[in-house]
Amino acid sequence: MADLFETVLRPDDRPMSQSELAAAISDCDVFVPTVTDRIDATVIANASPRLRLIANFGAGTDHIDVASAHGRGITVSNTPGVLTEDTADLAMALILAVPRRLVEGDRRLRAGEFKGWGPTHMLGHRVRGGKLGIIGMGRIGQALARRAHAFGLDIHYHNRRRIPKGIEATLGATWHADLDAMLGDVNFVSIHCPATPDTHHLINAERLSKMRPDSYIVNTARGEIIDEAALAAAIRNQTISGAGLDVYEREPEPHPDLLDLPNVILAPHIGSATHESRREMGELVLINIRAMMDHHACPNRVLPPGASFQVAS
Ligand code: 8YV
Repeated sequence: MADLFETVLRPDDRPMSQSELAAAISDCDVFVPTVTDRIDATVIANASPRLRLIANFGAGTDHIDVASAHGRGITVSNTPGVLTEDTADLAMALILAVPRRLVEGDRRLRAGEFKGWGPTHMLGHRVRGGKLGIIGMGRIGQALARRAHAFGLDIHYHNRRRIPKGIEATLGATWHADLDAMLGDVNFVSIHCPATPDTHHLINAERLSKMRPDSYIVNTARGEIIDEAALAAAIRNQTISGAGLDVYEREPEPHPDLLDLPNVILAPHIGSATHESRREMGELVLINIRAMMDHHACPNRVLPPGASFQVAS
């Protein structure tokens, strides 16, 4: 691709400011953003008339105003599929690690607090036999369901649409049209829906109050789906038992109230952070650019909203 394009590299390992984004997008045919780039209507209004493709390096496109891009005839593409299994692995790892207090134990051992095995030392809770409620049963939700089923969890899910009965049966998954009823019934909740206006603070103080006191919540999707201050309060008050988070409302800063809770694991947005996923994400970006150059439809074109995730009532 380097022989076909003049490539301008983004600044290393730091988010671009809105003015840097506007400047970058004003002079290119293709722009490759990451999740930290807020491609809003103002940035898009600044786009070069030559800009034909915003080829997102990632699956989620909530940071891109896709409707504005389409309004200017700019295609948006993403990288679905290739990061599914790694993200589901991380969600499963958090489901196992939080109730077994794995990270807390590591911290305590390094601090010299492990004085030897004892019958009641660092007791956690059993995962097998629990009930998992998956919010958003797309590719990653289903990949998590396969793993969780093997770990002996009973699988429940809430999704705007019920998945085909054959897939439901293979996964052993039960659909809940009513999110609140599901939240009150399960002791693990894992979030796998996109961030949209409909899912903003989907998990808020009211919903947390309906959850079981022995329940844990895992989020490898998007931070803004959970009201983080309400989550920290619910854990502190023992309304729920703990959380495993990989994404935050105001990345890269988790809500300060989460930082001193031992029963919370805070991962630094590493759902797709394997050499393999990132290489395959890069390959998909290139496939979409190639298609655009050859005047073919981009295989991973993202449609503007209209079919946004809705919470069934
Ligand atoms: C990526 C993600 O690391 O694909 C996504 O939507 O959240 C992450 O797994 C990120 O998007 C990179 O831009």
